[in-house]
Amino acid sequence: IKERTKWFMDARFGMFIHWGLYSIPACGEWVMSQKEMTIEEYRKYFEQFDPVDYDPKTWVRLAKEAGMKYVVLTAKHHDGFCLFDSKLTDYKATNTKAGLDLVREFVDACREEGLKVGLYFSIIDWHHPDFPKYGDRQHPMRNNAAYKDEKIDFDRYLDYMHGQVKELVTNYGKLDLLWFDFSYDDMTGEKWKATDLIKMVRHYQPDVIIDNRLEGAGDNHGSIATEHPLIYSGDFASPEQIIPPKGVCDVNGEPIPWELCATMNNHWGYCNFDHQYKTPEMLVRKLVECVSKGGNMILNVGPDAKGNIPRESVEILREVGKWMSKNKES
Ligand code: JFZ
Repeated sequence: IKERTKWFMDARFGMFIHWGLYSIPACGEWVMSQKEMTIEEYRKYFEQFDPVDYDPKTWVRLAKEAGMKYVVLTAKHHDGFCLFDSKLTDYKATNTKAGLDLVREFVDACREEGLKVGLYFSIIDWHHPDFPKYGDRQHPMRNNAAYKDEKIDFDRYLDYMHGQVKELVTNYGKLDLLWFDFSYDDMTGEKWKATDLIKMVRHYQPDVIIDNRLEGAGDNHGSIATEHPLIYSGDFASPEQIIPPKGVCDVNGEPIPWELCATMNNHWGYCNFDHQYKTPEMLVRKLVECVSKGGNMILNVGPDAKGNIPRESVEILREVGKWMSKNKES
């Protein structure tokens, strides 16, 4: 086990926060793709964004109350909107009614409350002009013939994406975790120039731990589970929603760090009609199952457009917290 993953393996339980412009339409973070919205159509949420109740300390305190030891916030999701003050785009929280670098506030809150801090960063970007559109099976414009013969300069996108990661690893002090999301189809980190990317990250943040989604997703673990992990293999595997029956092992059967990411209902981003919440009992059992198989669980909340974690999620996390404190090691 790598030295830098020790805190993570010890922590076992974290909070995932999916929050961004998609909290306004309130039907999950994939809305732009699902409804095949153009950048112009989606921009109305950028104009509207006004998270008057944003107070990351209440989020972090809730995480703490639930017994969680780290928190990971979506600095940028697939829609390309940045919660942080990127110098490389205007499409950022600083230019909305929020008028603030929301990542800065979040990072400060985690440190003040003594929890480890992580940032999620989407390597997919539906806003950037040089990201492939037509024919890309996830892109909102995948079926829009206007983009069929569009010439893009993917290297320019990569410069942008690497540049933003550099901003995150240089402007916010020591980060504990970076959560990249995600590779699909060809499943190769080289497409993202991930060797250079991770060399740069490690230069500024030698101890940050990284997920495996620069070359994988779900139950495709990438090279982390092989005899020759690549530099961008990540420090932990990130199975999604379904607990691997025997945990996660490499080719020699040696256990490797992993983290189940799980939602409380059936969406990551805020969804105002999804009330299908798992019970606190179910979530505690999931956590215990992950831990018994050598893994972590990062449990998601999706704050609403004003910045409030849904009441159901708050209640559930408080119940989980009661179990956690009752069963704390003394
Ligand atoms: C990705 C995102 O698209 C999603 O919005 C959320 O952020 C989640 C945590 O990660 O979703 C995925 C990615 C990969 C798989 C499933 C969902 N997969 O390969 O099983």
